[in-house]
Amino acid sequence: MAKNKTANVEFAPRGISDEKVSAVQKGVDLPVATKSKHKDMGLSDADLKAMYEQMYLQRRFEERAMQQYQKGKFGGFLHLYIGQEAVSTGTVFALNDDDDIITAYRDHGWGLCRGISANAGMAELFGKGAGSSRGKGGSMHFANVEQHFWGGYGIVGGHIPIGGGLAFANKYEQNGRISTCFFGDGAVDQGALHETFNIAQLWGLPAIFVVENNGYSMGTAAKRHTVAEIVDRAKGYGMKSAVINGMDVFSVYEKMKEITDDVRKNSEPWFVEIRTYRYRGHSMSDPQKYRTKEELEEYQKIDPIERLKTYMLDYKVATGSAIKKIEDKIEQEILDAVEFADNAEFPKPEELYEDMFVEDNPYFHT
Ligand SMILES: Cc1ncc(C[n+]2csc(CCOP(=O)(O)OP(=O)(O)O)c2C)c(N)n1
Ligand SMILES: [Mg+2]
Repeated sequence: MAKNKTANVEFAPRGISDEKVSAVQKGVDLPVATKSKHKDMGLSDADLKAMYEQMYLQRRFEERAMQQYQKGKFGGFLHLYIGQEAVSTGTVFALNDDDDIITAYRDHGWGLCRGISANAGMAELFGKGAGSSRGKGGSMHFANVEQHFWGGYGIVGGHIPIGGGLAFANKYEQNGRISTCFFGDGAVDQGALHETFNIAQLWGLPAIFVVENNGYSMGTAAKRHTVAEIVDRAKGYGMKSAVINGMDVFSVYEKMKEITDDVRKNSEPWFVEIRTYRYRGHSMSDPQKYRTKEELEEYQKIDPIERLKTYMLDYKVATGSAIKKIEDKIEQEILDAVEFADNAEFPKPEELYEDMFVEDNPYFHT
């Protein structure tokens, strides 16, 4: 008979029965936005108009995509980036055009920033042959390797080693380029992230690892799925780090510019937490019971697109009618894209085995 018996205890895993923890959790706490004006950051009036156009394009592209999905024009997963557009836009303006970008499945905004046209993007969603991945990637696999956008990736955290690998390639080639790797807060406890951070720091890889912390991993608040401050993961690797307000495109641009300069100069990685918020559900099938309408409205009040518009008007960067012109142009571009995608052809059956990593795969050619 065992001498030491475990006493009968009532066991409840922490974080499930605890009242305080199971209450609806708030999204992210945003750090203070930068006070810098655009000219202090080296941005011209034309740059601001281009930033506005880029963010507006991403927003309207996805709003129309959502509408087309609901009409049954295409199916499968559709993860919308709406609310997070300042992250992609501010970053792309800070990077050189030939720096690498790789991201997860919430990838439409990134693709549009890196040269995928509204036509090719919408056609990809519709599964048509004229799509950016010839209709075979769909929503989660936008890519444009000519412009160094290595795509959307579906396995949470699975692309972080690839981001590290891109940085290794750049260092090996001594080409002066850097790599950026974006992922969600749900990826920060994946082993792949920690393995990559270790080797990236050890080898001084020119990489920026960025968590787009939008407060939720599917329906689980970050405060319930991960311990400590996310950015503090960097400390375990002696990695440089920063937290950025992702609802403000200037804050993203300013800090990312400083970081890219540092990485290019010193060949050392960074871990950056950009706090942001997604307005839509995780994907189209999300009933969003984990957050309140009031919480969503709080973030919509500080919408990054509206914020830039207000700045442009206040500082006379553009008149109301000039901004309206940009919006109308985009509106038309997106309407044309929907028509283009709708009328485009599906890939031919014989194209099924093209574009594969191993062209002559016997298992697929039975
Ligand atoms: C390894 C792995 N586990 C689980 C899933 C299912 N899954 C898809 S998205 C997701 C949540 C990820 O959330 P986050 O990283 O915060 O990104 P966000 O959707 O907020 O952009 C999960 C668990 C997956 N795709 N891959
Ligand atoms: Mg998330």
